[in-house]
Amino acid sequence: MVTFLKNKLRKPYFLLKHSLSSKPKLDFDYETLPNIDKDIPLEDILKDFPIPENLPYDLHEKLVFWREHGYVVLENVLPENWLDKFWEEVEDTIENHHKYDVTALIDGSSYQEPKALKDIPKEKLQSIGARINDYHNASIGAKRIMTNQHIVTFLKIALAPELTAFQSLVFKYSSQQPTHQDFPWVTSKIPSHLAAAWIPCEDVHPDSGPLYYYPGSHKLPKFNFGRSGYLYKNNISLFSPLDFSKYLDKTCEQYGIEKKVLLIKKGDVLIWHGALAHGGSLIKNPEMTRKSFVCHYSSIEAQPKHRSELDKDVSEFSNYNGVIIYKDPNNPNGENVITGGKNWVE
Ligand SMILES: O=C(O)CCC(=O)C(=O)O
Ligand SMILES: [Fe+2]
Repeated sequence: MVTFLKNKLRKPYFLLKHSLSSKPKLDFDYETLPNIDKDIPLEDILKDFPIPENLPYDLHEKLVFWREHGYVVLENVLPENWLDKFWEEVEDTIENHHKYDVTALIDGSSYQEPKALKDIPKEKLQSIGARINDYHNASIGAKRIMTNQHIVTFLKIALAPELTAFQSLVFKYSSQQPTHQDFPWVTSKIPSHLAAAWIPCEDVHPDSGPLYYYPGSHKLPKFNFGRSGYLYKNNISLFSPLDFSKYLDKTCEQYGIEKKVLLIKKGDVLIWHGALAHGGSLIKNPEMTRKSFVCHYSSIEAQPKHRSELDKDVSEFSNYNGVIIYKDPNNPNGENVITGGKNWVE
């Protein structure tokens, strides 16, 4: 009888022991952090960095702000005519969606997973909740915007000297996305090597559902998704994106961090740390667009290849302003088919 009980209890005992003893990793490895997030004086970090003469902002001042708050706004760095032309391309792509090998995602509908643009009705693509994925694969102009020289100068110090730009999103309306940080989803070999840019293609109106963010939230303790630590893994994580969002809103409140709303102008750009908590405000006036282009950046060290080619030795890429952009191996015919941006001049 005793032996029978012992055998029966063995498995649950080991499971319990395992769950109690395995402490999931709940923060980035210090050693892998970008230098700016380490305890290194800024003067040392900037020592050998050549500051371009035409830089329209004070790099030192922006970096001090970034360390403290986890974001910066760079004013007036993108030519407005590029943004107008970019948006004309986006509208034309939607209008002629059957011609393009691009994918899009529509929230809260049967289009939950990214689908080919061709297969989504135009009205859906033009509606609230729609986002076009990785538009930069198709558009040379989008590639040029996401690798704008002044954005790149900042990221070379704030993130890594060797950069890759990837995962872009085009939004016509606010995403109305609950609070989140990007690093649990936008993953690479080194989760702390992540930053993003939010590029408005029109001045942001307060009623259009502006982006919001919690200054300094990049330093908060990380959320434990359960079984997957601080990264989110579909079908493995015990907690949902909504649990994550509640945790972030509550923790920011506990730390006395006030939500800020982003009301920037066309030509400006917000750059945020991969761990800054942010989201899309609810739309107050559904007539109001909030045309924007979002892109993510990582280091070559963290992303030495395209993220769907990890088993390959190398990935094909192009180089814009020194930034590597991997070609999408899943859609070679869709690469650079929108060529107008080649000839854009400031
Ligand atoms: O623009 C928005 O509303 C949210 C965008 C965002 O959070 C993202 O793309 O990571
Ligand atoms: Fe985000």
